[in-house]
Amino acid sequence: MSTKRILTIQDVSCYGQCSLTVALPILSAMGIETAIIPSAILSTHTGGFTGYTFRDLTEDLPAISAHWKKEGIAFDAFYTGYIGSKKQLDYIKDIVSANAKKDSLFIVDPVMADNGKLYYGFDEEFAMEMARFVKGANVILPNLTEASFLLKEPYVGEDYDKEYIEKLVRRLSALSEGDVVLTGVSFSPNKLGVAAYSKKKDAVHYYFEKRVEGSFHGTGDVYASIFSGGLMRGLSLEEAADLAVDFTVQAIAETLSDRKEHWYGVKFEKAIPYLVKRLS
Ligand code: PXL
Repeated sequence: MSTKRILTIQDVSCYGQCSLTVALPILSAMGIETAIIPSAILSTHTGGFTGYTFRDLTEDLPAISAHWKKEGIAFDAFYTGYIGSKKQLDYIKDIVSANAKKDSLFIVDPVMADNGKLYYGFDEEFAMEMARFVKGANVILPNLTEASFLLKEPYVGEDYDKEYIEKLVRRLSALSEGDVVLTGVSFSPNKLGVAAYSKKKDAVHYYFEKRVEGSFHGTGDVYASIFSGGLMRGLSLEEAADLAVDFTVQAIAETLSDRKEHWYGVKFEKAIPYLVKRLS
């Protein structure tokens, strides 16, 4: 069987356990050949550090893609995360058409916000560009905050019910014309999980785990990486969504005893043996 090949485009936060430093080891551990394009290079992520460096790599993207095209390099899937500029969104669309195979998957984690707020460096105009960018994606993985920015509607916090979520995922699916995995969904105080909407089935699948109080940086990237690898290994939307919840919970559990020192990310490395066991 030929190895599946994915291209993931997101930043390198040199320190801080997120984006490419999470996606690359996870996808590799899942047996997926993983190529990368760094969208930007930062000394750390922007969630809690101050004074970080930021080198935008937007103008490197077209040349990388053109070289690959000349070499005949194409991908079975594309997975995008934190994107460094609006212009990059156009370039990435070009890469997805220039370096695709016939049925390549396009998975978009619209990384830009959490807990009701945009991350530093993003604005509503970027969110609107992202809403256009997701069109044609097979799966998008917004959290509830990103969903509200994509749809240009107020963030409701945890003040929602099942009916709201089921409308929300269908409206998000209308933007992308594909499936949706909405993360950070909760209908009871001690449970947290995801809602996976299959467009083909027009059905919402839920999966919850026991909630751990507080928020953990980088878990969105851990989640989307496992999910993308799962799909590439032939799991269904629902199976991949569930596996990604289970792994993320394991990674959080590995971090809990050292949370004060290790505030900037989760110890996903320690959960990799669990992942390999689950997959074998
Ligand atoms: O985990 C998302 C993420 C990725 N990359 C950078 C970030 C963040 C979230 O804050 O700052 C640079």
